[in-house]
Amino acid sequence: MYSQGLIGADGKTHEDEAFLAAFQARIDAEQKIEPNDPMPEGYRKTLIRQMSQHAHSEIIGMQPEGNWISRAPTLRRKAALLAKVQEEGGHGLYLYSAAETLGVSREEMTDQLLTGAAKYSSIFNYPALTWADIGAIGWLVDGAVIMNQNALCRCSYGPYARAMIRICKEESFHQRQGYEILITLCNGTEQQKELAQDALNRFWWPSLMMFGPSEGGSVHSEQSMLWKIKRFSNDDLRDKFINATVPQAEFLGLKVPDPDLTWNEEKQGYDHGDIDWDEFWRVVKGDGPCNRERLKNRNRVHREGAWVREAALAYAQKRAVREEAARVAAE
Ligand code: FAQ
Repeated sequence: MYSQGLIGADGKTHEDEAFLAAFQARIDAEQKIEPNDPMPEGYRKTLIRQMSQHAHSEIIGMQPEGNWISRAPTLRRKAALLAKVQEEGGHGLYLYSAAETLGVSREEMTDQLLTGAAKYSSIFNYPALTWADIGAIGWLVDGAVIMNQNALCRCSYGPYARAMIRICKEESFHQRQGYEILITLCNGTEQQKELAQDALNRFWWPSLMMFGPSEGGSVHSEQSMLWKIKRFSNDDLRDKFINATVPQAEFLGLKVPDPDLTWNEEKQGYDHGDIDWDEFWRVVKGDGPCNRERLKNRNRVHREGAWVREAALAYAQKRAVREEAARVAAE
């Protein structure tokens, strides 16, 4: 089902050594690569793969929280959640536009998502069962996103790096609104605190999986780090996230569901228990709790939105004809 695979990510493409060395020298000198610059085919394809997967994640990521907009407990919470979900959709649109600068069309990317040929982040295949899950998604999922995406603000490809600057600012608001939901629940009744603990129990491990496979399983990391698309390994970012998040859980009075989590004085960071990579790959390959539902919904809303796309296209065509007529008349 998922077959994007190794699309030239090894850099072993038709370019000659001198071209690849000159390109690497630009990267090493921290020059940004822009859409019209010469670039190895592997670099272009790696970016299309990562940026389109990223855009799809933002779009599919609207579903678990979107489901709670009508059930948010107060008007204030509803307004904040509505804004958040809308912003995630906006991030998807910037990222599709940024990916288009590499020569792939929005239609191709959309088609890959709708047919299940493209990946999106594993995390969105887990359900949001309670209101506390909305807090946990903001706190943990957006928290993981910020850790990963702050580094992407320094990505070597200009349009991706620039898109990430605004996206990170908005994700930072999202993280705080999630944490604030949990602060409220943890200061509430015993039952509310239990809901918060249950949400942490279910979202902790899937949030750690968001950073991607460890050393051996991360087939793209080495080349992507050489090209400075990625600045850190998946494991390094995961460790940074754990170090930042454990004290936040302690502040809430919640227990991180990892009996092996221990402070390592030497490395000044936490050691964590084993991640269930079988579960990760099952979810990535389409067999998570909500994969089918997410894709089915996305296909349904795409079909239902056909009239909007047709109307926008008809309007653009009419406007172009009017503008052309006005231009001819003015000559
Ligand atoms: N889920 O060699 P690596 C968001 C795949 S945005 C599914 O390490 P890479 C906003 C990977 O694609 C969240 N698949 O790959 C929001 C590759 O398969 P392929 C998304 C995964 O690319 C918040 C294979 O495993 N963020 O959440 C996952 O170097 C709240 C081998 O892996 C981004 O996309 C996974 N978790 O590193 C919205 C950030 N991890 O393509 C709503 C940009 C790995 O060969 C609510 N992306 N795979 O078939 C990245 O930084 C990187 O692509 C990584 C993976 C770090 C995700």
